[in-house]
Amino acid sequence: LLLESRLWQALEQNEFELYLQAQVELEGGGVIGAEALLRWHHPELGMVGPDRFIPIAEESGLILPLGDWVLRRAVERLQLWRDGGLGHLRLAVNLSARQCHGSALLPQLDRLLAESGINPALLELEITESAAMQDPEHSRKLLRELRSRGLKVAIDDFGTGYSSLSYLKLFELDRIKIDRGFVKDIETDPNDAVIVAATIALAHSLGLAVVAEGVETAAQREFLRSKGCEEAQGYLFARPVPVEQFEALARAGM
Ligand code: G
Ligand code: G
Ligand code: MN
Ligand code: NA
Repeated sequence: LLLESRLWQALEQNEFELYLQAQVELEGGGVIGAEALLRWHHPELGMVGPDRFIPIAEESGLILPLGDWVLRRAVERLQLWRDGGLGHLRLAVNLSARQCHGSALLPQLDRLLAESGINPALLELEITESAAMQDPEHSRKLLRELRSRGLKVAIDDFGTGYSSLSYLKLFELDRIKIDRGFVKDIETDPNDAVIVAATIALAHSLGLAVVAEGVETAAQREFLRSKGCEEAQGYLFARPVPVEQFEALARAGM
């Protein structure tokens, strides 16, 4: 409750920051983009991670203005990249369940796209299975609307929901993000290795691209690459870092 009362103030006082975690191409090793991950610089508690405040923000409704803020910052960053020699980079943003099921998201995105003139294909929206499945019919329409604008849509934490396969049948998507829970034990758990390999193959047969999350070792990277996974994200390549640090990394080609 201490956090909740402070959260609204935090937005007004500009205490949130977007960290960026690199996404890399597994064949060439180059940076192809980043996922935006929220951080809160709490004046007394220091850095507070999203696991602690997103659920509270979701419950209290703050997630709507906060999600708004995230999208604005992300589009602004894509504009800066376009004008600053990093125009090839893609930026992925997490959407919360409330954002997906409210009515403000599409008008807001339309406004941001019109004002900024960015290439919509460089903005990717990540939706978790559980958020989408709260109202599958509404989500199906939303994803269609997003993609009709040229925006990209990725399923986050793929495989952790109760209905991953119906999800693939129901929704029009661009990419799936294999949850790090499956990647973690690829080397030691034969079941996880089989599940990940099959997921990559399944995604490709459906015309979807694949990002593996939580890649921490070279052996995991090699396994994923050998199974045809195009892209990955994880501590092996880069942690989530402040924007300037990510940009330095992207300019250096990593
Ligand atoms: O950054 P990681 O370090 O701790 O993020 C934890 C979780 O918080 C992830 O599941 C991520 O999807 C979620 N998260 C991070 N940033 C955002 C955001 O801007 N909006 C929403 N809805 N979730 C976010
Ligand atoms: O949206 P999502 O749940 O996928 O957010 C990514 C989360 O995973 C963030 O909390 C981020 O800090 C975390 N993360 C990113 N890379 C790694 C990794 O290699 N290992 C672990 N353990 N966590 C990671
Ligand atoms: Mn995510
Ligand atoms: Na995830």
